[in-house]
Amino acid sequence: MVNYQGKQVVIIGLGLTGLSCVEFFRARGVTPRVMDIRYSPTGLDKLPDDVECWLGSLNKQWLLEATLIIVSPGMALSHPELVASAQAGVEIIGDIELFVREAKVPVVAITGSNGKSTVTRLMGDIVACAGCLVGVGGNIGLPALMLLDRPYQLCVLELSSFQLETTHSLHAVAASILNISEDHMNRYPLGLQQYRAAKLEIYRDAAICVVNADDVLTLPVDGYDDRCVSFGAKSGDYRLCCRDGQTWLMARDELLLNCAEMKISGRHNYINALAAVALADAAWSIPRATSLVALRQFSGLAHRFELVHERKGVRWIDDSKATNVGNTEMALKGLTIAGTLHLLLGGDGKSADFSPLAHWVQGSQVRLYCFGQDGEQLAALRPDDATLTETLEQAMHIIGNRVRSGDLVLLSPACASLDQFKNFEVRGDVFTQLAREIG
Ligand code: UMA
Ligand code: ADP
Repeated sequence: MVNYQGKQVVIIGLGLTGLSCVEFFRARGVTPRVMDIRYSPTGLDKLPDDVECWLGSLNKQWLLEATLIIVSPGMALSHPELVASAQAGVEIIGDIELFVREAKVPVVAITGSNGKSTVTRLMGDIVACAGCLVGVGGNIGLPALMLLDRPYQLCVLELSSFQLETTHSLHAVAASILNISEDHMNRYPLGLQQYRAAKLEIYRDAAICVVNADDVLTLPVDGYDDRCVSFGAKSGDYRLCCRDGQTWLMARDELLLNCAEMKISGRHNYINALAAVALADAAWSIPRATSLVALRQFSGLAHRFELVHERKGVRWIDDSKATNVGNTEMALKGLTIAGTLHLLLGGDGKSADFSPLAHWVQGSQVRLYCFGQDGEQLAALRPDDATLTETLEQAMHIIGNRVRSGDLVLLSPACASLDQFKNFEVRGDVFTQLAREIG
């Protein structure tokens, strides 16, 4: 256990992460100071009274006095005050670094632009099915520090590029970058390679690296090495194959499972399943039959292309977790509909290039509804037929007057929700509630 006694600790950013860090230090006899550039950050009501808190800006004096700064993933390290602290030699880390320094059990770490939560949850289910006490947390929503000091035998962490920027001691028993495509470009002004560089930290001292055979960006920085195991659509140690017109999961030469037996669907989800099996095999010796039980049972996560309402022949699908262009493309790729697709796009695009979506939103079968911070930019994808509103709710009421049997209403916004909602879950819940009222 690392001794933090005598350290002057400053936590930047409250929210779930900041609160978990406050608890972590208090349990170790250290009272940290907290600051947040927001005036009313989430979690403020839960902050213990004896913890000093500075809101609305970063407190330069406190930063000068600090010997250890813990930064929330939502806060960019490029903030001038943080750059100055780093130059002054103050140690700056995040909650995941605190976690891995303390963790006494093997850690499985998963990142990627898409599919992180699905693979993390699936991996957790497979291991749990084998009777292992497994903790699942990180970017998936439960701060990693909340998994410490629990009777787990293994922890599975979903990690974002933001969290990996401030993690330097990860030594996962198995680590994976599932895929890399453009996301969070507002945090990575130097582009995709800068974003990739943050993610590559996941392979530091990993025993096994589970890489995507179809995406060279997921390989360790020096390329494929003897730690690597691969998965992919057509090639890789774990891959898909076709038998009698049916898609199967395959591990090396062994046929694992007919994909039709799984509750989740879509080629991307079959590939997610391969990644989860590869990780489970690497991390824990799980009997094959047990992994297959978990794969068959898994029914997917909420807000990921979830059918939330169906009435009078109209289907309403919540894909609120589609927070980047790649996710929305994935949702649109396999769609076949009898009537019209009413597609809701909008929110904070994080400086993304929306143009890859243009191809999918043309034609008389598609009507576009754009809202939020980047609504105007999204509406330009379809200048002849886009409805621009300020809010999701306004767009939903317009859709309510237009839908007919055979139509599909899809919230797959290609943007983060934080400009108008607390998080993507709340955005999805608002959509679902309105769908039930209107539809
Ligand atoms: N912020 C400030 N000032 C600060 C700190 C944060 O303005 O001092 C802003 C940032 O713009 C940030 C936003 O507040 O985007 C959200 O911060 P928060 O306090 O809500 O964060 P937490 O509650 O600690 O949630 C974080 C992760 N959020 C982010 O990385 C933005 C959660 O991932 C994660 O589940 C949680 O820790 C537990 O580990 C969410 C997320 O959107 C799901 N992640 C991004 C993604 O998946 O694309 C990376
Ligand atoms: P993440 O945690 O990385 O955001 P999720 O598992 O929550 O990913 O899935 C979010 C959305 O990303 C899904 O609704 C789906 O549209 C898309 N998606 C999931 N897996 C993949 C994948 N392997 N490749 C591309 N897109 C994917």
